[in-house]
This record gives sequence, structure tokens and C-alpha cells, in this order.
Amino acid sequence: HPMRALFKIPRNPPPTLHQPELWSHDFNDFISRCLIKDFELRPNVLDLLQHVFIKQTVGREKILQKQLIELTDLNHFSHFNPVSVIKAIMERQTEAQTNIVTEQLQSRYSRDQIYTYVGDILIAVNPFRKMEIYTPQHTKMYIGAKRTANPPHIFAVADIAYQSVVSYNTDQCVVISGESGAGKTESAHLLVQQLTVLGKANNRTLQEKILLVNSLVEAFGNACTAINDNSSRFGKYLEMKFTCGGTVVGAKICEYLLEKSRVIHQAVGERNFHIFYYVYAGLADRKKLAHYKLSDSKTPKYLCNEHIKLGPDIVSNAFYKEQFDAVEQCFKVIGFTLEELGSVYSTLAAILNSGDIEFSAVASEHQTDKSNITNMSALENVASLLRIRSDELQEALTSHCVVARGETIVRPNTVEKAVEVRDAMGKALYGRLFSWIVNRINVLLRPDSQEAEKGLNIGILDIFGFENFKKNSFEQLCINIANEQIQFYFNQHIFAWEQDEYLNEEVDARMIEYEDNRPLLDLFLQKPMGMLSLLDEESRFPQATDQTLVEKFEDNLKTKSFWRPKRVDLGFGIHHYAGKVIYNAAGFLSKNRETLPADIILLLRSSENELIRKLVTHPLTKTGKEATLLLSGFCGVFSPDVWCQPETTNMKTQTVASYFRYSLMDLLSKMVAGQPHFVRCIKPNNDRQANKFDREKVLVQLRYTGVLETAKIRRQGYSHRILFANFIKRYYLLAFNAHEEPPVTPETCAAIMEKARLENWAMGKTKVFLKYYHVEHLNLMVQLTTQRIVLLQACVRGWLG
Ligand code: AOV
Ligand code: MG
Repeated sequence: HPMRALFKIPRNPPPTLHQPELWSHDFNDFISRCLIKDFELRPNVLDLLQHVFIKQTVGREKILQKQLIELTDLNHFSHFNPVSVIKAIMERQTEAQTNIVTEQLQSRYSRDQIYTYVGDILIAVNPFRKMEIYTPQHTKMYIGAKRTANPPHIFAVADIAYQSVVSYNTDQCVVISGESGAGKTESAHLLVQQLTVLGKANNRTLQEKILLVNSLVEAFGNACTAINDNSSRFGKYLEMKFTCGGTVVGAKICEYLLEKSRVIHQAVGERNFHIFYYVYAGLADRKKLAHYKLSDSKTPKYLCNEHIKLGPDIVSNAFYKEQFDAVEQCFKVIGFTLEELGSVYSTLAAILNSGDIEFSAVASEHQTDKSNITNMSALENVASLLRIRSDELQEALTSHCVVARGETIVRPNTVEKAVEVRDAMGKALYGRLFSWIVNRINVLLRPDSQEAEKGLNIGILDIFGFENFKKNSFEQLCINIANEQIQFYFNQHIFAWEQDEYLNEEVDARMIEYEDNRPLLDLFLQKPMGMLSLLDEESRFPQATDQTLVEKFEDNLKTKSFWRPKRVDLGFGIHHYAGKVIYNAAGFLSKNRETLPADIILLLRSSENELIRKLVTHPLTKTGKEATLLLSGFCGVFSPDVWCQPETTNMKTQTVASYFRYSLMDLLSKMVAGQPHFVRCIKPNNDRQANKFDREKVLVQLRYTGVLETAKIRRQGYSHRILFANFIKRYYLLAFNAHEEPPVTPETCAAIMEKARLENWAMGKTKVFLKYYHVEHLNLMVQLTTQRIVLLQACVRGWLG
């Protein structure tokens, strides 16, 4: 039949289509469900149309025509020709899909419904204002509720993750993604909030502590950027630990890739990490500035930008003071000692003071490249705060040792070099302080060993979102690669694995095309010719410059995703999955090398302050060999071999790029271990305004995150695949008597499915393939059946009694 050939209609249409009651009574609903909700014309709709048109059944054409016109806006048809209608519908599919999802989101957004499900993925559109949907009533409403019983909500995601942990005893992982300012961090907070309630933390303090941990690490790891006033400058993976019974017993944070360069420099319109301002204002309030060698009239250099010029701006800021009190409270509740707190403040104050150490060139007859410290008071301040000797600090900043032919020679530092050492010290101290706080939190919130052994995890991933500023540097490159990697994980999980499984199980499902960003990740991560490897290689040459680096990129990276824009010095462009970004390679090499001279490390180790000594004694993060081992042991679908082969050359110092690579793999290995749940945050406008829905902006995000393709695969694909035996064990009650033991065969499964009146499932070789709504339906039916059995038994007992 021509229609069959044209639309590849299966020879045996599903039996239900021949049951007229299905489409005659419920016709409108059926069509609209297929066309609108599924965002595409499914084969069975074609079947249905064929059935109606070709058999000219009961003169329904007029009604159908009207309905189709209403639904699809195909009013330009002068006469009703089924083939052209179907063709036109198909042509408009792509366009319609995109528009329908956007429209849906927009109309919901205008009704204050910021959450929407696409399949089992939650889309969250940032409201940019306080919503009354996180009250204790809402918390209650979403506990153990069927998904369709309540409007979509982030609490429902927490509930599903929690119920899965308890029912299936497997780790879960919630992956939150979206561009900068889209609402990831807020979503992560809400998840933790709901999970602590679900986990019925019987000791209230633990519940409180877990909630506070988030705020605490954010005070240290978040900052105001041009895009987001509370932008995460690190990646955070928070694991909540549960017993098999579902009680929360502890938590653990892994932090990734803190943007340390922010300590010493902030771009125009941006700020340093929140904590510096909080501490400054808080200490002023308590008249303790002098104690920490800070001035209330002169702002430290590291905090200066065009927003804040004067000390008083910070000192008299009431919000900062409040935040300082809150942070201190967090520290105390979580269990930090007062002594530790004092050391934390001293370290922060030392970093701020160190930024004010200035150098001048000393011109002498023999050596013109020596440097001198011009303001000794700043040096003294730093030394006293760090509890080290100031003369040794002076020496470590203005000179360095070289070992030549077994002899140690002291060489002076140029002003440039001295500034580099000073800044490296500031960055290192801050980075290590941050890691120390996180480690300390982990110790304080560790469940006692017995519980931890059998423990289950729900991990929540909240990283820094995709960024594209006017000027993008090394930090943006790392952030965007991390986002690229998360997108890859998403694709692998949603598309690649799914399709592999269909093939293996010989299930006939239509393949969905999606944007595979693997080539891009290869461009960054491949060894030895990927961008990060090239950067490392160039970082090893002392005479290399940022210019030679970009040239090296240009010579080696031959792909359309990389280009050199004209008229931009040191510029190069990357076409990321989320858009094109122009980077500026100025500073790439020094940012990548980031070496803290041994003299400084040794000096800090001699500190009389225990915390300072700790910061430089133990490597707080895995380095060198250990990292390489992890990398080489972790290859697979998520990280192909070419990304994680061990280093071939022996790097004396670990570079930021190689540490970054290690962190990415570490992060992935954690995510892969759990069953994922996805939350996609969408930013409705660039102005952070409430009630403003910029359609174009949303469309772009929907396109690049693959939400539309996800919608398709979640509708067409089968989100649940259950082994025959497990399926029968869970659901046999629906078709068999309680005492029966039906054989583990596909036929038994089919019998259950038919009894439950489900359609559109598929039978694999070893598994039943179900859509998520099937599982919900089955679970509900089992619940009802069990209730009925219990009732019956009660009645029978009543009769007998
Ligand atoms: P991000 O985490 O995705 O950005 P945030 O979670 O920090 O984004 O959200 C940015 C701002 O949007 C917040 O400070 C809130 O003002 C607002 N917001 C987000 N979600 C909600 C919500 N559910 N209700 C009310 N306001 C909200 V970045 O960390 O920059 O990638 O690196
Ligand atoms: Mg964030």
C-alpha cells in the first residue's frame, strides 16, 4: 500500500488500534495525547489515521479534520486530503516540538509553575523571586506521593531518589545542570532540605548541620560575577549517607576545581569570594580589625575593584555583618572549635595583607633584577598572622634557590617574579584553607563506622554553569570543559546506553539522533594531542609564551570547533555544545603552572600556628602518582582511553590542567556509581528579572541541552528495563493468585501486562521494557490489589470469627 511505503507503517499494527472504542470514545484525547504531549507523530497515530481515512470509517472525517486543524493549526488545507495532512504534520514536527515545549514552559511559567517534567527529567525555570512553594505543607505533600498526584516539583525528585534508595538499595545521584545563574545551587539546597526531612534525621542537630554545610562552603566558594551575584566558583558533589532503613546518618562533600585566581584578581564588575567581605565587616563590628591587622579606612588590594573602593564600604555593610554572624554560627554548630575559627580568620587576614606587599626594583651595579619590599609593615603583618618569621618571608619572596651541580645557590627574584610568588602564596593558602574546611566538615559529619559500612548514598551534583563573558580566560575554559563533560554523561546515559540496550535485547525502538559532543571532549582531553596536553607540554618549556601556546593550538588542533579569530591577540574560539566562546590565552601558562616555591612551603611548615602547618604538610588532594593511577583505572563509556592514559613524561610539578583532568574523572566515577536523576535548570532571561520569559533565550537552552531529543527518547524509549524474574516477583499478584508461582518466562510477563491493560511496552530477550508511566501504574495497581487482599482477609476473618 502506498501509505504503508510512505510512512513505514508496521505490518501488524498494535491490536489496540483495531479496538474502535479506544479511538471512538476517547478520540480527542487520544489524538491530542499523541500529537501534543508526545511532541511527535508516533507510528500508532499514523496507523490510526490510516485506519480512519482509508477505511472511511463511519463518516468521521469531518470531525477528524476539525480536530486536526485545531490541534495542528493546519488551516490552509482547502480540501481534506489525508496524505497531505500527514505530510504537513510531519514537516511541522520539528518546529512544533520546539515551540510546544517552549510554549508549555512559558504558559506554565506565567502561572507560577516553574517546574515541568519532560519524561522523568525535571525542568526548572528560574523564577528570580521568592516562591511560596517550599513550605512545610509542600514538603509533606510530596512525601511518598505518586508523581501525577502533585504538580511537578524539585521535592518530587528528592522523593523519587529517596524511595529508590530505600526500595532498591542502590546509590542514587541527582545531576543538576544549566548555565550560570540558571538556579542549580538553589535547586541543590531544596533537594538537601527535602532529603533531610525524608531521611527522618532523628537527631535534629544532624539535620541542621547538613543544611548548614551548604551555606558554609558557599560562603567560601561562591562569589559575585557579572552573571550571578552568588555564583559557584567550584564544583560540589554532596553525598548524603543513609542506612538501609532510610535514615540519614551523615554527609560528605567533594569539592572540585575552586577558581583560586579570584583571590588575587577579579574581572571588572566582579568580586572576591564572599567570605572576605563577611569577615572584614564582621571583625570591624566586633572591633577586632586591628587584631587581625586590617584597616577600616584602607581596602586591601585584593578586594579593590570599581565597586568597592574604600574600606568603609565593606566595614559598614549590614548584610555582610549578618552573613558573618551566620557563617560563624554554621562553623560552631557543625563543630569547629573557637581556636580553629581564629586560625581561619587569621589565614584570611594574612592573605588580604599579603596582597598589599609591594616590591620595587633595586638597581645596583652588578644586579639590576633584584627586588626589594617597599612597605615592610604589610610584610610584618603577614608574618605575624601566619606566625612565621618576617625576615624569612622576605627572603622567600625576593629570592629563590637553585640547585646546580649539587650546590644550592640563592638567586634574587625580579619584581615580576616576586609578585608572582606573593600571589601564588595567596592562592595556595586560600585553596588549601578551602580544602581543609571541606575535609574538616567531612570528618565532623562522618557517620559512625558501623552505619557507614552498609550505607547508601544520594549524591547531588552542583557545579559552576557554562560561562561566556566578554573576556574569557583559563578559568572559563576549565568550567566549560567540565560542563561539556556533564553533557557527555547525560548523552551517554540518556541516548547511547539506551540504544545499545535495545540492540542487545533486540527490542525494536526507533533510534533518536542527538548531538554527540564526544569530538569536542576529544579536542580537550585527548592524549597526547588534546588541548590540555598541549598546554601541559608548553608549560614545561621555560621559554614558552602564551603566544607560542596559541600557535601550538593552531598547528595541532585541526577541527571546525577550534578557530583563531582575526584581530584578537592571543585569542582562540571554541564551539561548545552550548555556544561559541572566544578565549584569551593571556596568562594561560602561568595559571597552569601555578607553582608554589619550595621555600614558601618550607617556611609555612615552620609556622607556630597548627592550622597553617596542616595546610602545607599533607597533600589535601590527590596528586601525582595516585591521580595517574585513578585515571588509568577509569576508562570506559564515560571516559574513553584516549582521555585518561597515564602521563608519558614525568612531570615534576603537577599542573592545573592535569589536576583538572584527574578531578573530572574522579567526579565521573562517583556519578557513574549511582542511578542518575536529572534536573535541568533554565534561565528565562539575562536580566535576572522575575516574570520575564525570553522565548529565544529559552529555545537556545532547550536546543543545546538536548531537552527536545530527551523528550522524544523518554516518550519513545523505555526508561525502565526489568529482568523477567524481578518483574514477575514484583507484579505477579496482578494476574495470578498469591500462592501461585508462575514460571519465569516472557509469557508470564505478557500476561501480567495484559491484565494491567498496558500498551506500548516491549519484550526483550531477558528484560521487560517499560515506560516510566507503566511502572507508576503497575505500582499503584499492586498497592490497590494488596489493599483489597488485606480487606478481604479482614472480612473473611470477620465472617469466621
Ligand atoms: P547557578 O548555581 O545555576 O549559577 P543559582 O542557583 O545561584 O544559579 O541561582 C541564581 C539566582 O537565581 C539565585 O541567587 C536566586 O536569586 C535565583 N533563583 C534560582 N532558583 C530559584 C528558586 N527556585 N526560587 C527563587 N529564586 C531562585 V553558577 O553557580 O553562577 O552556574 O557558577
Ligand atoms: Mg551555583
